[in-house]
Formats: sequence, structure tokens, C-alpha cells
Amino acid sequence: MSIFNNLPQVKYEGPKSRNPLAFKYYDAERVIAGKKMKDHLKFAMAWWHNLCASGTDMFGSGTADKTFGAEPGTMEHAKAKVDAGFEFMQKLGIEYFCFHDVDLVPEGETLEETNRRLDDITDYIKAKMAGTSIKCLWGTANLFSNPRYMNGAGSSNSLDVYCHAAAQIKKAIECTVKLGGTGYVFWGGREGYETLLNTDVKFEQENIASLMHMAVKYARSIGFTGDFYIEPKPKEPMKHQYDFDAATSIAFLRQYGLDKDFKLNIEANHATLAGHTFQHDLRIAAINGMLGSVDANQGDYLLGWDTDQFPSDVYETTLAMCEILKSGGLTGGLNFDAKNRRPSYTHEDMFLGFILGMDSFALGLIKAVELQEDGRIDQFVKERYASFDSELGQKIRAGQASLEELADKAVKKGSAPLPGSGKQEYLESVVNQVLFG
Ligand code: XLS
Ligand code: CA
Ligand code: CA
Repeated sequence: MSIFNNLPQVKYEGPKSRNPLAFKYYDAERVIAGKKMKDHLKFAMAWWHNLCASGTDMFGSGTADKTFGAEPGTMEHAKAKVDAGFEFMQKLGIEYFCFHDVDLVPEGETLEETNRRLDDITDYIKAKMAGTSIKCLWGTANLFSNPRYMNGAGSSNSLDVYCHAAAQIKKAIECTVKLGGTGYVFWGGREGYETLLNTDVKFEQENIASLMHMAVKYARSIGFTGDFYIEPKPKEPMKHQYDFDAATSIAFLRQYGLDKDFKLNIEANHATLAGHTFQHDLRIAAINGMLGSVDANQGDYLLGWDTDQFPSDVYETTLAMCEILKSGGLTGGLNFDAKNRRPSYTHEDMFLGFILGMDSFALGLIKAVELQEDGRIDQFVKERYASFDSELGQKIRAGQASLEELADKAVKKGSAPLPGSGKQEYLESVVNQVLFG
């Protein structure tokens, strides 16, 4: 039975198309920079936003009907969501999905009951996957919604809560492995604190690291060969979250010896909440060899929280794709951790949100490749550091220079010349010319 029967198979019709239910830029099979677009842009559907979230906010109830013809809170509904999700992905040509354990099934009274339900639903999903090209990008455990996690999961003060989190992680890893997932995510939603007056930060961070070590050990023992990801976010829901941004998360992973098994899942809206650009966190992850996957969305510059909007800003997607191309591409993919605005409540809006997001990244990819081919920006950056091509510069780069010899050179020179213009305005005009010229 079709759920989206009034909605078509979405096809590429090109930039001149006026059909709202067609791609204008995303042409899955088009080869660009040596790869098919769909291989540059491994788009994923987030189970939680697309199949679960109905538009509830702090001031009002849901606006969107996500029942898909079944009673919410039942296993029939869990299965209806699978049916809806697969039809949706197939109609849009999306080949990956991401999930939390509790997105898949309603939690039971006991862990055993929840786990049985997870066994059933993953059997059902696996059967659906057969004969399609749909795969699992990553799985995760929701360790933030249930009241037991009010003080965190790995960072909880309660041993019982810590063990409950371990049980959920164990099962979520098993589900991810069963569905062939290539990644497993830790988003530290409540791993942080509200006040230092009641918090032992060192104790909590050590406990989080231990839980991660146990997760890696168990996952490897059942054959998981993919990457673990930390997904940085500075705040919301906690006032202060430990995985503040890419740099902080990398330092944590290195400090606790987790850096060989983990990379980062960089979310655009989380980077901007940390006071960075999306590109900044992509760059920091990439230069540290830790750019794994991306949660593709955007925030609102006027709002200080995580609005999880479908990406529409092509300037941003272009600069993001520049970073991704420069890093050699993602081992993970681009998960739309994005939801429709509350007044966009129809099934058609679900399609329109993904079309917007996929086209924005496709256009970003096209423009990023054009920027690379144009070459003026890369050339400018190269020339900007050209003084280090000298013999002494090379010695510094190789770590073979001494402070005394640099000081001697400076003294002989007398005064240093100015370092040359940064030409930001010129570079921004190059971007505009490539984007709109
Ligand atoms: C919330 C996070 C969450 C993670 C997965 O802000 O983005 O959805 O991606 O737990
Ligand atoms: Ca988010
Ligand atoms: Ca996310």
C-alpha cells in the first residue's frame, strides 16, 4: 500500500524546470570531478525528523500527521514508519538512512521488551532493504529524551543510569551492525552540566571516555568495522556540553586514546551555535584527519538555537563542499538532520524539504568544483604564504630552525615589512562571480 500515492518519483529536470517536485540541480548519475554526484553526496534521511517529528514545539502540539495510517505508540505504527520511509527514500533516490533506537520502536516497560521490539523492527527493515540500494549510514542510541538522562548518560552521577545507557548503546550497536551501518554516532546531548556547583567535570569526562572504550571494544568484537563519530554541539539542551566543537572533541578523543576509532560528524547548525562557521568546523576536522560525516542543515542567524532547517543557502553549501572536496570526500555521508518548519505540515512538504536540501548541496558541489577550476582563490592562498618557500622558510616548515637564527635574521633586517594584503573583498567578489556570473 502506498503512503505517498499522490506524490511522484522525483526526477532531475534541470535548472529551467518549474516543477516543484523535480530536482533542478541534483542529477544523481552526473559525473563531476571524477565521481557521480550521488557518490559525492551520499544523502541520508534522518528517521527522527522525517518519520517521527510532527512539529511539536514548546508552545503547541504537532501540526503534521506522521501516523501513516497506524496508531502511534504501537508496533504497527513502527512498521508503517518503515513503509513510509522506504517509499519516501525510493521516490527521492535517497540511498541512506540514520536512526536512534527510540525512533524505530516505542520504548517498552523493560529493556528486554524494547530490545525484542528492536529485533522485530530491524528484521522488518532488513527485509525491506533487500532488493533496494538503500543502506544504513549510521545508528545511535537516544540517551537524552528519557527523564533518567536528565543529568547525562556517560556523565550521569548515577551508576544505574550509566549502566542503562550502556545497555542501550550495546543494543543500538547490534542494530547498526545488523543493518550494515557504516557508522555509529555519539551525540552528547546531555553530556555536560548546568552548574559547576554540583559537578565533577573530570570524573564525568573520564566516565564518558570509559563508556566509549567499552562501546568500541564490544562493537569490534561483533564485527563492526566502521567509524564511530562524536557529533559536537556546544549547548542545547545543556547549558554547557562537553563536545563543544570540533577542536574540543578532537582534544577529548586524543586525551583518552579514542582517536583511532573515532571521527567527527559535523552538523552545520551546531558549528554555528558554537560561534563558528560550518566551514570552520569542517576544516578543523579535516586537517586533523577526523572529518567523517556531516549532518546537513542550517540554522537561522536571528535565532540562538538549533533550528535544524533544510539547507537553502548556496553560499554556505558551496563553501562547505569546497572543504569536503579539499579533504578528499567524506567516508560517511550527508544526513539531513533537518525538519520542515511547523507550518509546512503536509506530506508534500516532506518532499519539498528534501528537494531543497539535495538541490542546495548539488548546486554547492557544482559551484565548489567551478571555484576549484577557476583557481584564483587557491592561487591567492598559495601566494600568500610564498615567503616560506625561501630556504629559511623551508627550514622552519621542517622543524629545523632555531629561535636564535630567526632573531639574527630579524635584527639584520631591521624592521619587518608589512605581510601583504589579505584581499578579502577581492576574494569575496571572486566567489560572487563564480556563483552568479
Ligand atoms: C541534536 C542532534 C541529534 C544527533 C543524533 O541536536 O543533532 O539529532 O544528530 O543524536
Ligand atoms: Ca541538531
Ligand atoms: Ca545532528
